[in-house]
Amino acid sequence: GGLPPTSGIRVNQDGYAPGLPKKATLISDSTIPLTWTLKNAAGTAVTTGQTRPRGADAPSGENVHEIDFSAFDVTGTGYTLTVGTETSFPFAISADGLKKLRYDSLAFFYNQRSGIPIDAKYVGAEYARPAGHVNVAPNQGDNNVPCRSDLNCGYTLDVRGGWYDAGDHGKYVVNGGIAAWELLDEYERATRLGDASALGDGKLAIPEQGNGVPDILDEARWEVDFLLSMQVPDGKPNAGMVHHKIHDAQWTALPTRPDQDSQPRRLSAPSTAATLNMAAVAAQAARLWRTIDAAYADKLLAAAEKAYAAAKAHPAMLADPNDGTGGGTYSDNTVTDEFYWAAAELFATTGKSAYRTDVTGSSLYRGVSFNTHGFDWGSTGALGDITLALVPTDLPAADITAIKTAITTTADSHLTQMAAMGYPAPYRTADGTYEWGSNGLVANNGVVLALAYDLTKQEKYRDGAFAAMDYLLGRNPANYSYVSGHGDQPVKNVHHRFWAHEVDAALPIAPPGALSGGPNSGLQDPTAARLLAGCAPQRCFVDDIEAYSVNEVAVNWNAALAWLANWTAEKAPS
Ligand code: 9MR
Repeated sequence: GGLPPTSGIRVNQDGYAPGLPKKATLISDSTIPLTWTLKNAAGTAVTTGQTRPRGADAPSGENVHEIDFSAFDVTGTGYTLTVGTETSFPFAISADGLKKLRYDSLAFFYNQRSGIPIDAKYVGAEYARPAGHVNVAPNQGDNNVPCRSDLNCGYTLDVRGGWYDAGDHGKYVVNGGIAAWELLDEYERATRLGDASALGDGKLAIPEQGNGVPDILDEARWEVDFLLSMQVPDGKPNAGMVHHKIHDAQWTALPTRPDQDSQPRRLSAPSTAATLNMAAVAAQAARLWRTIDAAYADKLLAAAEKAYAAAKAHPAMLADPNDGTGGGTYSDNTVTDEFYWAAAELFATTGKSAYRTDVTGSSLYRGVSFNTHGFDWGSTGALGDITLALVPTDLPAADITAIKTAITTTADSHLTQMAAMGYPAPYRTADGTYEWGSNGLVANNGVVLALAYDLTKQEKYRDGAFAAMDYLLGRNPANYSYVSGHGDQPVKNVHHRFWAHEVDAALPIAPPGALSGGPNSGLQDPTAARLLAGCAPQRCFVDDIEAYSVNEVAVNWNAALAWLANWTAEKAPS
């Protein structure tokens, strides 16, 4: 560090993989090329070249040039780029940052666990904390959680465990589900390609290490078990449906350590979306555990099939868009995609004709869901397609080809858009705005680029996936690495009730590997609205703990980061 954060040269602060394209962005009004110089850690110029003027760039609102130093491939640390009086942050030419990020991004999930002490042995003293929400005062515990009083459901559920969603202490099925799915998909992909050793037992610092089960599965199971616990018991109204979420009755203040939260905890009503989300993830999990723990696989599949049947019987139980006190709403009034995703996972796992009929009869069949906006907790059709494209089934080959073509066509659209951007990021909304969690969408669209490479081995897709990582790690107009602990100017003050150093010096900053939600031109919190008025979309960011609409962390975003970090670590030449 030590260099001016206002530098007009933006780089991947963590490092560029040797042997792959290396590009940076210069802010400059110059209409003619300028000379750039790459210096090594000793300050000696090692190569030089000319910038490429790009003119006005809409997402950043800046006039920019591209610096392309791809030809330089000497591994090392402490490189800087200089143009005139501007100097970039120092960066590495090395895959080491990615190889570390592959695990840091997964460590996030252990840190977010509810219902278990976070042990210094695994995370270090500053991140250790007592178990949250296990009925030790002042917690009211997740042991016997009633429904919201207006629901009169007549039972309580033991919903201990799972991951806290984000900086708050809510646990939301649709978001926890997509996050668990993405970790499981990261593992399933590696297994399919014949080498899941990088994700195996002993790779993560978690209590289950050494139990003979791949650690990424152990971590995902912590959430999957929670998802199952949210299912309405037999004999109760709406049996088989899944409660949408469980969270505090009122929002708690910053900071609040999980074990110190004294709010009553409440179940919101079951929803069709949550029910199908659990069905999809449990069905996916059932095929992954089949050879590891058959009894668990049976339990998962039974829960998934029961949930799917319940959802078909209650196809329009929509989550209340006004149920936003004490927790997020995660409301979603389109469940066609959740139906498709759940049917796809159940079909891929069981091969049953009823699920096949629901898959092939869906309006989303054959890759309709892919677009340059990307998939997220409310748009899950693409998850079903990823499974159908890659898990062997008896679907017609032409239909599988259509899904794969949707993936590569979408990847091509990303590349076309990125080629026109000063700070290339695979993400685009119809009106050019950036939304809450844009970094999560960038990471997920990076996954689509990575899948296009897996399918075709065309280098342009690989380079696009790495460019997405460049953006997240500092080649962006905010000049931040959006991943804590990676890069010279990483986010430090993410919105979090325990990693709340900014408001209580005794508490830690985020541990390495947490992805900030990133630019959101909607400015949906008072701090962002006050500090960022008039910002260009990619600049609507501030590293302030109060600015939850631009700087929160969340399990879904980190799962996307983890998938992409694992992939780039695998593909980076050492
Ligand atoms: O990621 C969610 C985003 O898509 C929504 O626009 C936003 C507002 O409803 O909520 C985001 O999710 C937050 C959730 O509601 C509560 N926990 C923190 C989540 C991340 O900010």
